[in-house]
Amino acid sequence: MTANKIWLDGNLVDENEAKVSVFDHGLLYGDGVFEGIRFYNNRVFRLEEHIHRLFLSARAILLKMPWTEAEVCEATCETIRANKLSDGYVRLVVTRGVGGLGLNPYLCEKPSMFIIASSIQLYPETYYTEGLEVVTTSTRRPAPAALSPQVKSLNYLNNVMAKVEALKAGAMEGLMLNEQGFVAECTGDNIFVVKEGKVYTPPISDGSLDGITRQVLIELIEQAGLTLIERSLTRYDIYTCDESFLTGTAAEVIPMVKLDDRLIGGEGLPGPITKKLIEDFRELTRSTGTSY
Ligand code: PXG
Repeated sequence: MTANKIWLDGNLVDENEAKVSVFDHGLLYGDGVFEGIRFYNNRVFRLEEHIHRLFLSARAILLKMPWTEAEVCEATCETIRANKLSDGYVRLVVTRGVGGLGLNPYLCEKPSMFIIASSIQLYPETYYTEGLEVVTTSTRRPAPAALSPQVKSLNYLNNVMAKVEALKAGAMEGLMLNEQGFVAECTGDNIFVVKEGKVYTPPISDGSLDGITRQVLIELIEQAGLTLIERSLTRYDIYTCDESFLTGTAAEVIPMVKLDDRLIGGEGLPGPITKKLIEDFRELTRSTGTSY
């Protein structure tokens, strides 16, 4: 990872000068929100949607953003420009700011924001052509009565622990269920399955993040004339499907070919609909987005 110029509270500073306080509640309590955004071919993909989601996450945790959505969009573009990058990844982090020891967020002075633009470590290309192995984790998605799974908060330990479970089992990703045992999503990706030509994905209310890549795929599926059905899924639906793929800003669209030792589609190979949607997604990311 190389990151030269970091946007920090309104200034572009060198990486080694971009520091936050040990009294920042983002660090002390995970009190803050974040976004991960991609840019391709000198354009930021779905910039406004990501910034809007950042503001919704902030609103949900009573964090008053001292910038407008337009200002944050511009700061994002400015950071990419300053690093002279044409393809890569932007991480925006908003913290509650510096406060005392103690949970009370009202004692924090003001929120802090930093923006990192960098090249991203992609999964090796073979994962896109051959697919990923996934295992179901025992770590569940938090129930909606806990912090809503829609908030992209700085508290990702649940997902980190699920990822650890997957890695320890020799898989790259972990499937997370909700408290009722229905499929929610993977640790940083939404999930889709294809069965008898129809495409299925769990509704957001089953505990997944309302992924922006998920929404893009729903659009691509409809444009391809395929039927998209949002309904609750169990692991049985995945074990017995014809094809499956994961979507996320970091992973993009990636085939899932094995779940808990069951070969997807019986053969464990990326299927034709998945391959077409990967192509359509790549075409869209290359040709659309906000120029900076
Ligand atoms: N589920 C969860 C829990 C996520 O955190 C997604 C699904 C996919 O959403 P998008 O909007 O990206 O399609 C996410 C996204 C990272 C990283 O560095 C994580 C995400 C996005 C980008 C980078 O691990 N999470």
